[in-house]
Amino acid sequence: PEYQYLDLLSQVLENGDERTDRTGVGTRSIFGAMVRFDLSEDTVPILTTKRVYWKTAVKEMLWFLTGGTNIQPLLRENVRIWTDWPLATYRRETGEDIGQDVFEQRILEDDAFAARWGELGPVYGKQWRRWLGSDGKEHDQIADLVRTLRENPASRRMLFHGWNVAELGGMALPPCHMVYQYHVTTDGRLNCLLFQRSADLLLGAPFNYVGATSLQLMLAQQAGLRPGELVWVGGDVHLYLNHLDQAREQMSREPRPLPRMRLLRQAESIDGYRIEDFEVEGYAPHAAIRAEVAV
Ligand code: THF
Repeated sequence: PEYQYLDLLSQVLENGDERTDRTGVGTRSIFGAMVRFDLSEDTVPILTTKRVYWKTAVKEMLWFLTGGTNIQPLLRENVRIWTDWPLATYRRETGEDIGQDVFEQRILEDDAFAARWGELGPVYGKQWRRWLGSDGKEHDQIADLVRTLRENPASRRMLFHGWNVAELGGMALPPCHMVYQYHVTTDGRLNCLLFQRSADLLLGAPFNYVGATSLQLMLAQQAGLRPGELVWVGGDVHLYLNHLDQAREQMSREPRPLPRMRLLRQAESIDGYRIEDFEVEGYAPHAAIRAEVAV
């Protein structure tokens, strides 16, 4: 399970093509990779070779599902992983060298400030729940997916997409985890294939595994299915050059058994889940590994 991730770390470290990227930090990168996780025994890919803050990743997924695109509700949940992008915009446009804590405090306390500076543009939540068609109608891709899972599980069209070409320009960042496709086996298991066009292998991917897993559990429950496999496919899979030592440290650690994740309650709809509904058992990871996120 986790060995596939560790193999990928070592492949990128050893065979990665060194290049300059958008952020200016530089990466080692490979193109095209796959990792498969079996969720059928309730074990989930919350990596054990470093502590992964799984609640943060689940909260982020719940925020996507609300259709939100402003960081204020994330900060209310003490999720700070999206602050860097609005903060960079604020500093650039005002010339004010404000600290992250002060910026976050203002977003929390001042709704007008949050509306002006906490917006990420039409990112994930908007596209998933309110994709604007050329006919002027909004399309709820998640609701459509749940309906198809229930009514026509043999369908090969069970997917949702974040890459709305016409709206890319307004996004703080275009979607990295981009297409989620689902598949139901004859014996009632829900599989997911996540295509991620760009993957920050050290910081982002472990979060994205957890987010995708939590969504798969919710969808399976809503459709009366059991979780199957999570197949993760990466396009540009990279390690930032300031993450190489951390990657080596992580690779030197012995993986421990993966934990289990369960839903404690069946929500009335896909919109009814809260962080308290998720329980993780048997998670005994190695220590956290600190790393700077490239903005
Ligand atoms: N940009 C980059 N360069 N990497 C990413 O992973 C990434 N994302 C989101 C958008 N742009 C990205 C943001 N997601 C962390 C985790 C996920 C993020 C951003 C940052 C992070 O710093 N994690 C730390 C600490 C977590 C915490 O303090 O709660 C960690 O150790 O995991 C990928 O979707």
